[in-house]
Amino acid sequence: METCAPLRTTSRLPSADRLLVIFSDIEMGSGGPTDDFPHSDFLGSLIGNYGRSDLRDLPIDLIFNGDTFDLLKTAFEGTFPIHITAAVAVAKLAQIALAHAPFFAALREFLAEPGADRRVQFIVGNHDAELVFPEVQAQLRELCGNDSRVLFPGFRLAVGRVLIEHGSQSDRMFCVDEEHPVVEFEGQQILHISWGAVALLKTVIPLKELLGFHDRLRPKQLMLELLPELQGLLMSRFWGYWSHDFWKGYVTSSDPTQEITWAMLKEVIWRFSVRSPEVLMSDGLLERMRNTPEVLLYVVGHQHESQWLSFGDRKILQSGCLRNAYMVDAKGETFRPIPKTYIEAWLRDGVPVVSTFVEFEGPPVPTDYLPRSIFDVLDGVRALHLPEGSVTTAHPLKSAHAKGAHAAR
Ligand SMILES: [Mn+2]
Repeated sequence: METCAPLRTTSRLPSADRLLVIFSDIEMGSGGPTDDFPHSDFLGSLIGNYGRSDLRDLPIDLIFNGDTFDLLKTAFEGTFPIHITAAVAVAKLAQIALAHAPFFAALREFLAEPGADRRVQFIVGNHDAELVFPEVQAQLRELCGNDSRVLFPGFRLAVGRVLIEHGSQSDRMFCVDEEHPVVEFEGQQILHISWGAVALLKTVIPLKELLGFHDRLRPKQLMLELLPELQGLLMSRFWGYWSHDFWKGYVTSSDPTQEITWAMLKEVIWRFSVRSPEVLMSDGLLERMRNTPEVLLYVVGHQHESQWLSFGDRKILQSGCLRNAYMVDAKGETFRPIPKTYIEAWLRDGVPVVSTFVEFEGPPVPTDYLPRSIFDVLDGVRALHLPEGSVTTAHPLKSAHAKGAHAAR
């Protein structure tokens, strides 16, 4: 396979006076096999394409529309704290920066072009809620060459008649209080993270070494059907958390990460009853599009699935993710990389005249990055699932694989 440099970007639209290039859900992590995007070289060269000479006189915004950095799944001193201070956030981002130097080098180069009207903007997502800390913003700006054109618009960005937001604020599990993104707890300022983030940090994120690859598989429902033991492990983790750990925290403390709302309870009950493993967004955005003639283009991400929705002269472009994801076949025997997408929007006087997806094939992954089979995980799952000292599995590894494959048929 040739290393595919993503050169197939749209040719310049002559009538446009501004270009927005919008990436969602890159989810670059702290390096190694658990990093969902070990491709900074590739992304750096993609960014470099927008520094090309025929675009030099065109104002360009590079917009990172949330979940750019997978700070949610980045450990701090070997653990995954739910009380995230600015110091914890800075330490986590430092690890990501170390693993993704070519990304920051490309941004510095992009901004360094003399006389070019360029900006780099980072919107907050649910994997990088830490971006609300001024300390993290200063750190990122420094990584991008200490340039004042590195901007942090918060949860959404309006450029002319385009509105860009990550999408997690429309997801009941991950939405946060925009007015109070940082709160005081026991004398410290901590990130006011969503209840969904707290639940993930307490249940499955600590298993990321084991389950990192499976988290990239689609469709999730099929993957869990192929691996009932994994489904059992996840359900028991979630159930243990919701039926016991959560309430313990709720009853005994004034911890702002343990707040409870009726919306949250309904969501938990609903997710348990339908056992839905996919990320969900309400259809509120469609309603907003119908009722807001001023906005002609909405750009969102978060769902990791690209989608184009129209209403007359208005539209929603939901971009797919850049992080690695794989489609598993019905038997769980093969998994193929899912193409990646991002968005270009060409504006004239603030009006989006042409907006479109750019789809591309991801680069090859390191050799230790992919398991031989999705069933390789079973031993590890069983080791975690069985209580200490209980009878170990009756099936040795090989027959376990066969059993899993058979069950799928
Ligand atoms: Mn997200």
